[in-house]
Amino acid sequence: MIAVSRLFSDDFLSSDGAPGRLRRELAPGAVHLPDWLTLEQQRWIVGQFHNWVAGPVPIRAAKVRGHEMSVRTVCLGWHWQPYTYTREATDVNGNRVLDFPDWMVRLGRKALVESSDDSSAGDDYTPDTALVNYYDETARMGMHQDRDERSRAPVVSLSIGDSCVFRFGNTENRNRPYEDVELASGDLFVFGGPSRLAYHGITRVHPGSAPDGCGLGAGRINITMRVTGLG
Ligand SMILES: O=C(O)CCC(=O)C(=O)O
Repeated sequence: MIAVSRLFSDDFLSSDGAPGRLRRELAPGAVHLPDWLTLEQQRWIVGQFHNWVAGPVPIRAAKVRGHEMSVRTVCLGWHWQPYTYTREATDVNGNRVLDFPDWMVRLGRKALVESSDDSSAGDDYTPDTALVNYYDETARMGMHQDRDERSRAPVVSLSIGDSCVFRFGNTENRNRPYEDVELASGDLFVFGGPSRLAYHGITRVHPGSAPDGCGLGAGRINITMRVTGLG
């Protein structure tokens, strides 16, 4: 049961007055835009995901200090492994990863414009890597910073499938202050500027919460686009 005060709070009313989720800036440069992708767009991206996992470098759980992550990842443009980017997946099968798609560059630019309301915000933004994560219902991601990129251009994050709890923290350490945000299928989250090095992680996935029509039967896909700053 939702408390009436919550039901009528500003951040719970969508523009048509129905209960919903609103765009919100959590910290300078960190913006959550719920329902940014349509179901049709989500389904199409899930179709691409199936191609990526069958690509030259299969999806895999990266090892951090010898331990496999519970999340599985396939990369585009540049391959990430702790704590470096290479063109070839030297920790998987040595193959070169798939090229970074042009449509994703355009989507990343659109994300910056729409998360900032600055029509030129995307002009200089050319993401060249995407980490595409798959979470089953037990997967988590510990608090970390995205700091293996030489560039401090914003990170653009898209979620599809089951919703999750995204913990967004401060730039100093993994501890409080942090805020837990529900990321649902179709949501966009951008963090750049003073929030670019904020610690963040996924504390849980809600199994069975994916909307009908998003294209993913189970689990959650997250795509983070980044600029590596590598030549
Ligand atoms: O799954 C998410 O929303 C966050 C992913 C993430 O933090 C990462 O790939 O570094």
